[in-house]
Amino acid sequence: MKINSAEFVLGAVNLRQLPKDGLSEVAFLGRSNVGKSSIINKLCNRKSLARPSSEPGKTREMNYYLINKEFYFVDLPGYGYARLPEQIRSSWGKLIEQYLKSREQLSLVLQLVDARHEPTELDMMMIGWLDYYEIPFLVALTKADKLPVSKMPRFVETAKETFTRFANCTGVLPFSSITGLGRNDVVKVIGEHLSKE
Ligand SMILES: Nc1nc2c(ncn2[C@@H]2O[C@H](COP(=O)(O)OP(=O)(O)O)[C@@H](O)[C@H]2O)c(=O)[nH]1
Ligand SMILES: [Mg+2]
Repeated sequence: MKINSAEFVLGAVNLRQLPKDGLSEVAFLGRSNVGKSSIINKLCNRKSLARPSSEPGKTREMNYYLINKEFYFVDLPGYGYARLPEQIRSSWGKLIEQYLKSREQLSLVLQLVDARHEPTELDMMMIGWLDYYEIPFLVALTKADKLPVSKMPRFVETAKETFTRFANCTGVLPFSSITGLGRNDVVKVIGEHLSKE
């Protein structure tokens, strides 16, 4: 698959506002600041399609991007921003869980985890949901350019051990929005996934 076109379509704050055209969706999930907007831009070869939020944790919207006029990338609101009031954190949780549980056109989730760190408790909770709702997910280890090259193989191996235990994990790939590492592999997995439907 090649990504030839990408356009912002809408930002939704509840499930009623989501597109009703039935097109397949690939959703990006991860804590705030993990690199969701950057990976979307890199995959689409665009500099500022997905705008980084001005304040971390402020984006409460599910942003929809139409790709190749055929399917959507969905930039889900980031989690784990500690300074948010409890009420907002719990409404965030409900929105995401409802989306994961009920969205039939959701084809694949890209779960983003910082390549340099152990997954957080919230990362593991998300992965638990994905597995429970039987949603296939690919783990992208972001900011891999910040890992010393000599450490990369071991970090990737450890991450594979952690994530491939889950039946619905389709793979683990290192990714860098700066060097483009993993970009073509991720596009390939997405393409293979969509063509299976
Ligand atoms: N070195 C490096 N920095 C990155 C990478 N991806 C994102 N960043 C930086 O991390 C910060 C958060 O990225 P952003 O895409 O806005 O994260 P989001 O909150 O998950 O959408 C920004 O300062 C990015 O420039 C990467 O692959 N390598
Ligand atoms: Mg973002």
